[in-house]
Amino acid sequence: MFKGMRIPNGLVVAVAVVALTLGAAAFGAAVLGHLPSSGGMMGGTNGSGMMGGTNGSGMMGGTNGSSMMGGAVASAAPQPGSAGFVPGTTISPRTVRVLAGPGYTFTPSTITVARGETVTFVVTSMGPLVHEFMVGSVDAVAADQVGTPEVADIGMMQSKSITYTFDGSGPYAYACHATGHYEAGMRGTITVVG
Ligand SMILES: [Cu+2]
Repeated sequence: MFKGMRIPNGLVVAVAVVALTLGAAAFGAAVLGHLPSSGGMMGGTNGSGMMGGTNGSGMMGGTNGSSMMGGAVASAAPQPGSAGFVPGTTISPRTVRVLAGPGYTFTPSTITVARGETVTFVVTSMGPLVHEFMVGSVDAVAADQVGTPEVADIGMMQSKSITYTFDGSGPYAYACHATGHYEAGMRGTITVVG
């Protein structure tokens, strides 16, 4: 669902209204005894319903869903280096969502920024592990250097944000330095363009 949060609110509301409307119809069908026992409107885990859950392919499909609100929509915003890209500023930072976990991974594992822009990273922990997100120069991040910007103690399904301006010489990276996580590969690279 987090991938879909860059869609204008209006569309989300519109989809919700449609879902509610169809939901009411489904309820009516259920009352009349015609609702199928599986693949229904609210299909859960592995379901193919409109609100398909963890592995669903529904309209509002979740973590692994191939849904209408999935990555294709979120990635429609022009990225750095592309025509129409709008770089973040200190007054209006660009939001980049990062998933920490499950396991010792960041998604995405590479992020492209425009030289000089200000980015707010919204980091969400997707599993039971508690993560950190440190961002800065490659050397400082690799060394877990004191004073390098970071947010810590990001618990399960919790989101924390950190804002960083890429106005230095770089190169840049991000990492989790919870015990053992960096060593397990929990890091990502930032490519600066422009
Ligand atoms: Cu971690």
